[in-house]
Amino acid sequence: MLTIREFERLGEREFRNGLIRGYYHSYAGQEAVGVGFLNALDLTRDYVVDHYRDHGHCLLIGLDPTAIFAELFGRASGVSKGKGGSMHMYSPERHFLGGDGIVGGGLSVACGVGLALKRRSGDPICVCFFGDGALDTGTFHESMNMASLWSVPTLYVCVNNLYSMGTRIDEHSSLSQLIDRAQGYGMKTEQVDGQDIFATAEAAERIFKYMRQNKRPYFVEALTYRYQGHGIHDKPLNYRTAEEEAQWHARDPIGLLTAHIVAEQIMSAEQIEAMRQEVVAELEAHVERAKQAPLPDPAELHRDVLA
Ligand SMILES: Cc1ncc(C[n+]2csc(CCOP(=O)(O)OP(=O)(O)O)c2C)c(N)n1
Ligand SMILES: [Mg+2]
Repeated sequence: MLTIREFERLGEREFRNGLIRGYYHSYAGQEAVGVGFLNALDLTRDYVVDHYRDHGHCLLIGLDPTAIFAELFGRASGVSKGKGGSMHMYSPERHFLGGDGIVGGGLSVACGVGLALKRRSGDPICVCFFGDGALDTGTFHESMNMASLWSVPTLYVCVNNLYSMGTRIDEHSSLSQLIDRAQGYGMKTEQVDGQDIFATAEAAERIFKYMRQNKRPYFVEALTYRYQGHGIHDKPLNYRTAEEEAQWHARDPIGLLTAHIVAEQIMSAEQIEAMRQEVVAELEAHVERAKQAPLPDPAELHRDVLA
């Protein structure tokens, strides 16, 4: 969780320095969702389908941070050869089928992946991450319907961070509990505290076991909060209050785990701070290496482009 938090801090810095162009969506605040669910996956057989808030997930599936930064900097050695950028990280080797700039774009892909995996041996599963805003797309309903009808082992993780860009959940969703919107498709659903790493880790292990045994889809609503604006340019205080932000920071996922580790005398606060500084030093070295990486050859411009 610390690595993700600090990665995003450095990424934002380099965005402001002009080294990163286009969009940058930070995962800061939502770390316990990704860590809980991706840590329990087995990427020798399982697959991940993501949306554009994907840097943290790329770190968790084991992609080289230098290659992730290089992608953000548009370099040839980036995970998508420097042609995808922040929203379109991709790694078939690590069973990571993107990063997608289209809201709801991954939902039907994850249904198809689940259908393919159901025919493979070893009980593989697919996990699909998307935001609360994706529930307002038509493909959400099409995907839930087919996933349930075909009984595919796909976990749909709806990351409810209360906002779809600058639009609050109660201004874009007819029901306040998002699990209620998935229940009509006859799949199991549950809410999980996305600030609590123990809650997400427990849910992931239990749900994956159920899916592997029963070959059924599942819908999770992870309740969390994004600390930054929708993207770096966005000013969240125009549409949300400082009080609300403070409430969520008081239940910061890293803060909660730190308090637990200190209370249980597993590590001291000083040791955790030293660990954070070590993480920052390592990430700075990755930033430097990525800065040295060459830009793509101009001949790459039309290669791998589907038109
Ligand atoms: C089909 C489609 N409609 C609209 C957009 C513009 N758009 C980009 S992100 C976004 C908000 C999505 O919010 P949410 O799904 O809650 O994800 P979050 O950013 O909170 O992680 C919108 C409307 C888009 N990219 N694709
Ligand atoms: Mg959202």
